[in-house]
Amino acid sequence: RAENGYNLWLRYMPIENGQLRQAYQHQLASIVVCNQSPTINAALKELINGINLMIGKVPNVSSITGNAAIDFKTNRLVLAKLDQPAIAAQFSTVELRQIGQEGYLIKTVRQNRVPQILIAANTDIGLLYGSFHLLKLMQTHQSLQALNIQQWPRLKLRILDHWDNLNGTVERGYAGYSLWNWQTLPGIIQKRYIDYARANASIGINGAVLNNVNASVKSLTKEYLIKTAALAKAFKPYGIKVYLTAKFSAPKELGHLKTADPLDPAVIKWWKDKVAEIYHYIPNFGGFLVKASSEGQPGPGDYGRTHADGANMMAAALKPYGGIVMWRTFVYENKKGADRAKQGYDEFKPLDGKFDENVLLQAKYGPIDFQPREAFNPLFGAMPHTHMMMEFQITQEYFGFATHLVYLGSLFQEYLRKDTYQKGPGTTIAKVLEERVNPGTDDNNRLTGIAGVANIGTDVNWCGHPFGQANWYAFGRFAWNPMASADSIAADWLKMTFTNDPGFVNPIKKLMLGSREVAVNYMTPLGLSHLMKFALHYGPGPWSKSAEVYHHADSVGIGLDRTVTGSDAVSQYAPALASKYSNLKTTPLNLILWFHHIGWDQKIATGETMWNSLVHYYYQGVKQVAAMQQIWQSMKGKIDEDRFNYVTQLLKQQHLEAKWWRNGCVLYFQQYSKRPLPKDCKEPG
Ligand code: GCW
Repeated sequence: RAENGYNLWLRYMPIENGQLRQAYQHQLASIVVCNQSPTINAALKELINGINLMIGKVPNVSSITGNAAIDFKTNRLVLAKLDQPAIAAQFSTVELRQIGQEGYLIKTVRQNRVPQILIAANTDIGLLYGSFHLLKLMQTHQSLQALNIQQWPRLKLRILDHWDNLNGTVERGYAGYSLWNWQTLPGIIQKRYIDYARANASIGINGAVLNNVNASVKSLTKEYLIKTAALAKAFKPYGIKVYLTAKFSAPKELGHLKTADPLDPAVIKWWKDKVAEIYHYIPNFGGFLVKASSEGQPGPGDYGRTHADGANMMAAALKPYGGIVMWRTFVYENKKGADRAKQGYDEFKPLDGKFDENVLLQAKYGPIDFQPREAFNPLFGAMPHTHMMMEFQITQEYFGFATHLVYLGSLFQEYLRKDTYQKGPGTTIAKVLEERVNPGTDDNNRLTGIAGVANIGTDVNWCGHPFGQANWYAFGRFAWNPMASADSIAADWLKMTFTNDPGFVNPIKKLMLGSREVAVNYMTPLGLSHLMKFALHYGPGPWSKSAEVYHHADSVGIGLDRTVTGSDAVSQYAPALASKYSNLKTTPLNLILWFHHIGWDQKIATGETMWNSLVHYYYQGVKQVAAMQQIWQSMKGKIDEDRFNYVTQLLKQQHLEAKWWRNGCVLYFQQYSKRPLPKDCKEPG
């Protein structure tokens, strides 16, 4: 059948295995829910639709209100909250404590020897998440016979950042236009908004920043607040809160004040009133995301104030309503000779402990900018008195847009598991993110989070590249559990999105897991960064003036000296790492050019000279894309023709562009190295 990718990983394909189908039919013949609410109704709708599509049978549904007892004898699947003693009695106290406000328990229980599946939670949203989990088990063909599942999110804020402009374009978006149709809002709630919310809820995403961090003040006007309110209302049953970016100069631009100085009483009052207005229209508003004093955006720096002054002023306005501020640490100046990698840390580290309790600092995974590989951002672990959240980029700004197949699950995993050593070995970034800054606070008040810059647009398949969907999916799963595995997430996604056939899932999972390193190889191997074409960031551009500051290639060698003889960025890391990175021999091979300037003829850990190694990585990357093409070709017939053919074309294009990258970079660097290509690297362009 034709498949255009619209249904993402929620395809609910018919289960062809007769035995499994029969077992499911029996196990899910009826559903009972206790009490109703928009969220419970969404769960029920999803279950009924999913079960029907997968096993061809609509379950009988009944609901119980108040304290009426559940008829365990006749019902197979029970969705109930744990405030019912009979339900809570099925679980241990540890289980009940763990799951908090968004978690859930799924358990097979026996009443009169008849097995029932119980989905239980403290909240309605927990029940919705649990329902999606049950559906996932079916989508991945797992037995429902003896379930005993405890799930809860390790991070509280799991947010998509949309860089959507109000005119419908998306900054760094490669999948069409913005999903939000401002012109027809608030009157028209497109089905697509609901499907967006379903997809997010299915992976536990619980927030969306609707507009670009390069913000327009218009989004804070009454006209737009009313439109935003309609979206917020539509998303609410799915547990998704809406946030907006706040342009720091809004008091001047909208309020006609003379200043936006965060310490000016009129400015303070303006934000207070604005926030009151926002909550009047959007009672469950989440808060602000702010890009300030960065890349030309206005900010507290314009008035000689600190980031803490700016963030705390907004936070004070939001606090009475439970709102938060996510303040970005992405700041740098293109000062001659300055190492951009150091600037975020230099500016924010001294402010540790100065931010109010409803402020989080949102830091990119690396100190520069969403590169295929960077050292990790040294701010993680270095701000023990500040709520820190991670910012990943799901949209592939530096990864070949929506043309290249790059599974980012591997990247998310790499950074989340990085050891910062800040509290000794084992202080992973995942731990830093999960840790409560105030250990005494209860689950409701802990402020932890992660954000991903969305890769979603109006393309029929949402993400442009069919495999781009995997990055949205993986982001949600890692947000739920930062120690999740990229491998099993890829497997789940493939099964739900394409087929459970192991002849497809195993080889393509392997292809996905290797794909990020392949892109690193043909774009920026060995710790190089920012060689993309200036401003556009598509294709190679190591020759641009802006790239030179990142690769430092000269007649002697290549790479940036970030040790004490250079910019000394190494000293921003914990001592154990600083000394590791200071020594070429102990620097991870994949970061050597990030930390060192290395002579062309110097032997590196590959066993070859710097120059030959560099060239070999570029050639290797191209070969690997050819291998990906071959593997994909051998999948013909295993999945629908539409997506098979589309990915075939995309991989062909990726192969061409990998060569473009290889040839551009190798030829460019050869001007400096003045060395011949290794003998096995003579393949013509
Ligand atoms: O990655 C860079 C992008 C800009 C972006 C900026 C940021 C929204 O090239 O387009 O602006 O980062 O993260 O603020």
